Amino acid sequence: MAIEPAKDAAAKPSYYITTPIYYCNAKPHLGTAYSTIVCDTQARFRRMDGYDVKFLTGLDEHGQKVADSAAAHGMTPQQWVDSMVPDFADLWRTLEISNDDFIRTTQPRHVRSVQHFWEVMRDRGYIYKGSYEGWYCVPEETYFTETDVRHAEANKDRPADAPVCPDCGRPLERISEESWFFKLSEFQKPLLDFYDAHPDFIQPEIRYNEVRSFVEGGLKDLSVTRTSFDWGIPLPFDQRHVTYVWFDALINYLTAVGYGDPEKADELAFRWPAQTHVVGKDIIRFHCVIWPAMLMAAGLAVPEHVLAHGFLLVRGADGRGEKMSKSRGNAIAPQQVLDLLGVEGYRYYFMTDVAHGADGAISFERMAQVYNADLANSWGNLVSRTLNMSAKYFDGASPARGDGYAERESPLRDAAADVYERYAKAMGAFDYQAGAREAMALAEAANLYIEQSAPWALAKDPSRADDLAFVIWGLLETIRLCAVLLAPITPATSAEVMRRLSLPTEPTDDLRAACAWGQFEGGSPVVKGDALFPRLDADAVAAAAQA
Ligand code: ME8
Repeated sequence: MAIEPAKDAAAKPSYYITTPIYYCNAKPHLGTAYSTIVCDTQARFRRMDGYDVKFLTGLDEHGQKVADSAAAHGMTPQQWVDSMVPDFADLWRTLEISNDDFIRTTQPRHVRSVQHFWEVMRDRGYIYKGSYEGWYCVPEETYFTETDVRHAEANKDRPADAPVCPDCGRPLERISEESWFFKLSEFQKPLLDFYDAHPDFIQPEIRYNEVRSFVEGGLKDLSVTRTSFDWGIPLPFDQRHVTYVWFDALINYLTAVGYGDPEKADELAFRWPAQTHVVGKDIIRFHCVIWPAMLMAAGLAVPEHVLAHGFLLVRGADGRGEKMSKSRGNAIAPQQVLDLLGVEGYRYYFMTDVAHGADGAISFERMAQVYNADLANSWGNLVSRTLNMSAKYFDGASPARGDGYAERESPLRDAAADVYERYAKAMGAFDYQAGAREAMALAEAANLYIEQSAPWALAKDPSRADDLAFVIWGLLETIRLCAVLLAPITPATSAEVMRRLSLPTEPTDDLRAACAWGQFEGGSPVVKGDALFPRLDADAVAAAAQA
């Protein structure tokens, strides 16, 4: 294959993408892994498509909830958060997460950045000291006003006038204390103007409408410091107060690109604003209302997109989706899915079967169905049949590309026409279902082509030697293309397929060029190897469900 000259790194545009930073009070689960793989797939796609990517993930380590978890485990908050890091780091390594940075909000760079932000807020006049009275949900780390709260008629264990969290239904705590406030109320008009000017800021559209009508309803100033506990970042000018955990957490996106560090001004200028914050639908108000207002107050640009995905739900006995929860006994651990599908199957299932932006009902049966249909029968089978035939008919090698092969008519060439345009549009819009479908359509076309061109018959007829070479070459070229297209979703499999074709295993950084038909030069060894995706049977599914 022709080796493309390396692009000038300095000329690549920046693509900065982030996951939410996860709370350290529980181990990572299918939901947090889902957000992280969504980002990873996009980061890998963008690197291949010629962007200079920064992919950030990390941990949200402050706040009362974390302090409470630490106390419950007899540890200091710092010991507790330190003890949680390996759970996240190990799972991300297992799931092939290619993050470029891992931020922890207890790191000195973040403390400096948040304190700098406070000084900017004070200097620009967007904060004031007052007194806060209201309700606080500890598990959600969120304040509620009297009008927000629901009272607990339905909860038999509590008096009917005891308020519960409107989001999670758990009991609220009454809070009254001195607090610093952020003048969020001043940002109603600037935010609405911003949404009007950037209709694609919040995706999908249903979330855009939700956020817009929330802001139209009016905004109140936000209490952004606490004095009732000290596990947080102190205000540089009022040390009795620590930063409200959400105010602290959102700033992580700035910290990681050098905010507050005069030596990193160039990095900040190159990376900010971020292109995409990926979040679950539970935290869009923080990312689409409070965060843009904070940035406007600080005189900084607002990120280009917030992508809100849905929730993973478990298919209940009635076939409908229900929220996964430990108390219902229907929670699925990442390890159970890994045991059934392997890492690549895990990534493929979640990225292609959960519709972009919508809630997705998951089940072990469905996992096995998708795995068997796409990965085992279509893609894996194509690779093993083709490599076997190539090795058999061409003495352990691939046929060399003959004169005119790249231009010659073939159904595979037709199937691959304009694939870059369709694929890049889908992937860039986070529609990984459609992106993967491009690869699967090619694999299916190739499986059909095998039946129609019957290489085994051509191999028996010496006068058709060139036709045989052309057919096998075309199949290998299609496999190369599928491996390129699937690389963001199943990176290790794509690298393995490239290795079996004697091609470079590093992903391309010129996707458009790599998607052009006819590049496979061949004439090199092929490695037959084991089945990439051995079929799953019903016993394996039953075992995973019981684990
Ligand atoms: O909210 N399905 O952290 P968190 C899909 N620290 N995604 C899910 C999910 C599910 N069932 N459950 C959780 C926080 N998620 C804050 C964020 S950012 C500045 C601070 C994912 O540990 C989803 O992305 O509670 C959700 O937004 C995130 O985990 C919440 O993670």
